[in-house]
Amino acid sequence: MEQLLRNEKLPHIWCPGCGHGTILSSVVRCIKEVGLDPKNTVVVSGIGCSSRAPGYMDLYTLHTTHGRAIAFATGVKTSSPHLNVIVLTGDGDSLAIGGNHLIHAARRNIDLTVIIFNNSVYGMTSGQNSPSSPVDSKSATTPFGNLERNFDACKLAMGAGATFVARSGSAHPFHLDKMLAQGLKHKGFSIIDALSQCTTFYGRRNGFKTAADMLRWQKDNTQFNISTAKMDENKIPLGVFESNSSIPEYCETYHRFISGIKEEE
Ligand SMILES: Cc1ncc(C[n+]2csc(CCOP(=O)(O)OP(=O)(O)O)c2C)c(N)n1
Ligand code: SF4
Repeated sequence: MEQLLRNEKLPHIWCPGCGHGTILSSVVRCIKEVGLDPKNTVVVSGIGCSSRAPGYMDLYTLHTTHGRAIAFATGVKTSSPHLNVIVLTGDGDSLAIGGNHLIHAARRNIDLTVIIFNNSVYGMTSGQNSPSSPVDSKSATTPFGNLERNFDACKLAMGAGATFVARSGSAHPFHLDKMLAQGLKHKGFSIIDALSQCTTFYGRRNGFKTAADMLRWQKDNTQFNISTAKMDENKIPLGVFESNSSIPEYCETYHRFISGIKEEE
């Protein structure tokens, strides 16, 4: 695992108890397990605490602008389709300012793996409300509670046409490994909603005294075995929601199309 980390960049900037480090470890483990060639792997992020993750990875990495990670990743993948392109992003980065890029990448079924470090808040900028902040939760911009309904990132991605959609979280690292590994292997647009915890700006405002309390909450409020067990509608489902290999991948279609035009000329 150390071989894929830029050890000279450590220690990382994340607060004690932040969930983002757990997700980064899982990403690194899975890149190794799935056997992606580091020379052909590019990791792209936007801006945010989560988007700092590629900076610790000893791969080709791009730290871009807030909300535009998927747009940059689309450019990388369409120009060099042989590369494995992974996007590490936050819920603000991917569901708010970058929501437009997310739905259209899903619609195209371009072969990117998007991993949302979903801590339900804008961590880096001191805890503003995000599209995944739960109703009634408190944040810097909703000090009396959030009135808006939150996005379910998985349902959003499925509605937009994503061909691999899964959810796991920092409280379930072994399960997270399984979801990420499947997403990395999938040919087409894959997205994994990885629940994380912002201890500093979400936890403190919402009555969690420690990171352990936040992890316990995640364990108590999520449910596995969504296809076989009766779902408790008060719990957040974890697992694979969509896995479809029958839809053509965008770059393949695009390059076939271009070759066809060249042959006609
Ligand atoms: C165009 C632009 N708008 C706003 C910002 C300020 N900004 C930086 S990070 C961020 C939110 C990050 O939240 P999220 O993506 O959820 O990641 P987290 O920090 O919680 O991991 C914002 C609004 C910016 N850098 N650029
Ligand atoms: S502010 Fe929140 S998201 Fe950012 S490093 Fe600290 S705990 Fe993590």
